[in-house]
Amino acid sequence: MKLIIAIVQDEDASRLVSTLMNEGYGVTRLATTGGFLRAGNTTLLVGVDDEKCQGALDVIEKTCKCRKQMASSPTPVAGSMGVYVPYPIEVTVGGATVFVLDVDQFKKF
Ligand code: 2BA
Repeated sequence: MKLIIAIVQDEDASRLVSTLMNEGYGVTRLATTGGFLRAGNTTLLVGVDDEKCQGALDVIEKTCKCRKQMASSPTPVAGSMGVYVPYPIEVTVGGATVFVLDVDQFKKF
């Protein structure tokens, strides 16, 4: 068995959860926050039998889109007055950041 941990954008989360559920996968949805943008994103936990893992990954890949977002630079530059000001940078977020872990035990009590 595998545990898929998928960090996705909020905009894709509802459609992804619905599609996974419709295809018979069990899903837990967590509200999370990205460390870099400090903006909300969604983390899904999907426990799957080994032979269904690739199917779930295919759904995630198909559903989640890359988007560009503006962010403040984490390292501000010195302005003309010697004051440090953050400057805007464009980052490409997603489609999905996915970890696949081997599950040692799976129990429901
Ligand atoms: P955030 O940490 O908010 O990052 C959002 C996007 O900002 C990233 O998109 C990436 O394009 C950019 N970014 C992140 N760190 C950066 C840096 N030091 N310098 C420049 N740009 C940077 P994604 O790579 O698609 O990541 C989307 C979200 O997935 C991340 O949100 C974070 O919540 C999660 N994530 C990404 N890599 C991870 C990892 N290795 N471990 C745990 N979570 C991760």
